[in-house]
Amino acid sequence: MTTSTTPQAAGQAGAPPEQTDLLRDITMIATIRAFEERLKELAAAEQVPGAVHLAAGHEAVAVGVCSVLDERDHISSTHRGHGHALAKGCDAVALFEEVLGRAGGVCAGYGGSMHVADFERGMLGANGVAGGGVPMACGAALTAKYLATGGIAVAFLGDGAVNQGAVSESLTLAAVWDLPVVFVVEDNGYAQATGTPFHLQGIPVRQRGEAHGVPGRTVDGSDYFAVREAAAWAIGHARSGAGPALLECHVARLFGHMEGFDRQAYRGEGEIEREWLERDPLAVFRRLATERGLLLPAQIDAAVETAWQQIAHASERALHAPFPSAANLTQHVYATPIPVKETTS
Ligand SMILES: Cc1ncc(C[n+]2csc(CCOP(=O)(O)OP(=O)(O)O)c2C)c(N)n1
Ligand SMILES: [Mg+2]
Repeated sequence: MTTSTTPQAAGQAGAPPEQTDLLRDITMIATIRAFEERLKELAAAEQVPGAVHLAAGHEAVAVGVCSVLDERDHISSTHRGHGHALAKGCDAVALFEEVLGRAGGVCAGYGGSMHVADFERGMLGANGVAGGGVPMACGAALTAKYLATGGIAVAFLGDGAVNQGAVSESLTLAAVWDLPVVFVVEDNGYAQATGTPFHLQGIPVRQRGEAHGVPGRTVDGSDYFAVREAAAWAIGHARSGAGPALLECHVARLFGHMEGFDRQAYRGEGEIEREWLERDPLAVFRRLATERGLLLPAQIDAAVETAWQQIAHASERALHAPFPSAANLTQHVYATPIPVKETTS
């Protein structure tokens, strides 16, 4: 798949989405879903080395936000980062290859699911450390401000990551330095098996931002239209020089915390089924776009079908791609790579 289908190319803060933008963005929402569904199958078949966290249910946040970004902008991501990477323009084949540990991956197969990064696309990386990407986004924002590039940075983070000390530090620094950074919190109600009523004490994340001097908005993160509008405000605010902003996006985590290990016994009776019915971003998009007369059902079906086909093709290509050579084992690890003998066994 090429990057021409990515949402960020034509995004403009404040502009209502054109039909071509909507088709591009629903294609990307479906692309992320298809990527995650395919990866779920591959993980179940034990074809994926390392841990895999899927972002089904979070897609409208990645796409709604990245559709307002442009090439000057950077994002940092979480351990649940495939959707952010795709929405920021990373190539689907190279992403599959990375997650499958192949040489053609975005990090040459050295990173895997939790470390996908692509600096050329402004994707600073997924991160195995909860909240670990947040100070990095502040660094990118400081650079953009210092060099006057006009760019901004977005830090995606989860509700659990909000409790990391580095996030409080980042909010403080962003506020006192007026950094062009937007904190996008994907509140899916859980940090692993721990619910937000306990770990956030039921206090809205937006109030955390406001307590640090960062203004915010709360939004239904299953609704692409609502996210895009709020993102246009937050990104416009940051880009204008007014300083940081925060979006508290409520989403559903439609799969378990992590592939293979989570039976989700901690979830309420009927909760998962209800979330699929009411909070699936693909279904919400379809309902709102057709109710508002923005797109025809057949147009949405065609976009979704295209996405599914492209992802099937991308995963096949990646599955047949070569693994890195053992001789290159220490490349990208040490400043001066140590030669390793290739073995034939
Ligand atoms: C600093 C740190 N502490 C603990 C963990 C273990 N851990 C992995 S994912 C996770 C929950 C993160 O929850 P949240 O930020 O809400 O993201 P979600 O998984 O819900 O997308 C935790 C605690 C970690 N990766 N990093
Ligand atoms: Mg969470």
